[in-house]
Amino acid sequence: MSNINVIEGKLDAGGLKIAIIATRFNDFIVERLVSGAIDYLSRHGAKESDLTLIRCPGAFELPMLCRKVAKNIDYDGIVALGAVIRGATPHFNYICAEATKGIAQVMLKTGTPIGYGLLTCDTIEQAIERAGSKAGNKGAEAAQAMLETIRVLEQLKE
Ligand code: INI
Repeated sequence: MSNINVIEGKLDAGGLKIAIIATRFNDFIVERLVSGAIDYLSRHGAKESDLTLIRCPGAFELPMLCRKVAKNIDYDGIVALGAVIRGATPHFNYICAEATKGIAQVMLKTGTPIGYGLLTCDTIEQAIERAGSKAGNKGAEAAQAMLETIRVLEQLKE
């Protein structure tokens, strides 16, 4: 193990321009994810002036806005944040599936790393737990995953 080559990303956000795209739907949860992402990036060297917050109506619109930002060479990465909470109808399943698939497609097609911070919860309690309480802050985790991916990609030649 000790002689193998290892490529891994440093968690250093210095000099990176990052867009945080956050839904207005369930904003009482999503604002906690936004705070978690900004806090994480700031504590890892990002300048506030290099962070841009873009408001998005709901999870269904996340892929479209991610796509637009990913095609803009000014941004090194995106943190996509939202919360879908199950209701009485199958609506939840359609929104979660399309948002998740869409974000993955944008990331693969454009090559821009996107941190996936979309909560898909059965209850409001589950969402609260993941937005800065019992189960951590998924906004911060999404920012970390995006940052690591950016830094690994930098080391992998085309
Ligand atoms: N959007 C969310 O981000 N979370 C939800 O829980 C949600 N629910 O439950 O309906 C939701 N719906 C709105 C959707 O994302 C679109 O914005 C809307 O359908 C307009 O296109």
